[in-house]
Amino acid sequence: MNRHCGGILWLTGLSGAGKSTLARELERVLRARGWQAFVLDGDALRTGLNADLGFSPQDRAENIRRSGEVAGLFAQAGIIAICAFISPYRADRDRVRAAHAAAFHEIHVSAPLEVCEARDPKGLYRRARSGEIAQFTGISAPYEPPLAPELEIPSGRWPLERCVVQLARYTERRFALAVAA
Ligand code: ADX
Repeated sequence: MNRHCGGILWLTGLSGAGKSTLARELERVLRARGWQAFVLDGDALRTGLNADLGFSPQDRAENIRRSGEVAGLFAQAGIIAICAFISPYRADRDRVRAAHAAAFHEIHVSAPLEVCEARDPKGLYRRARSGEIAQFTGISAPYEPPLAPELEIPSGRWPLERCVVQLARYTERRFALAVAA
């Protein structure tokens, strides 16, 4: 029906790397082409489905497990789930990959910590440095970059527009289906 298959685009990266913005822009571009796409965002899911979870390694693992399961359902429904989660632990991301092997595409939205901290769009790095926020990724909690992502988007070096074009091209190549007229 959609002329494309469903799947999971899993955007991982530091807070402030641009995951959510990139996810929303990609959603807009795909929808403009008549594709079915939906953004699942850490900040949004943490207000509802994952409202009981914090930022300990255990809670982050559960956050990623539940969100991965939801993304898997979207993929089964033929929709492209664009997921924006820091998802700092390799093991957590690998579990989502293992559970949804055929659908899962890991996209590293990579920007150096210095760039993310200088941007600090929500003022969280400043609060993490002052000790107001504990276990903050990049400051007082680890970020384990992917070792072999399907795609790396250097959002610290490229303007947003170039990042969107690159990701949209990748999505088109990997998800489009040839449909007989
Ligand atoms: S994840 O690590 O479990 O994947 P997720 O992507 O859902 O994180 O949520 C990250 C968002 O939570 C950040 O964009 C930020 O707004 C907020 N946040 C609050 N506390 C923290 C923290 N200690 N570490 C990282 N992000 C935090």
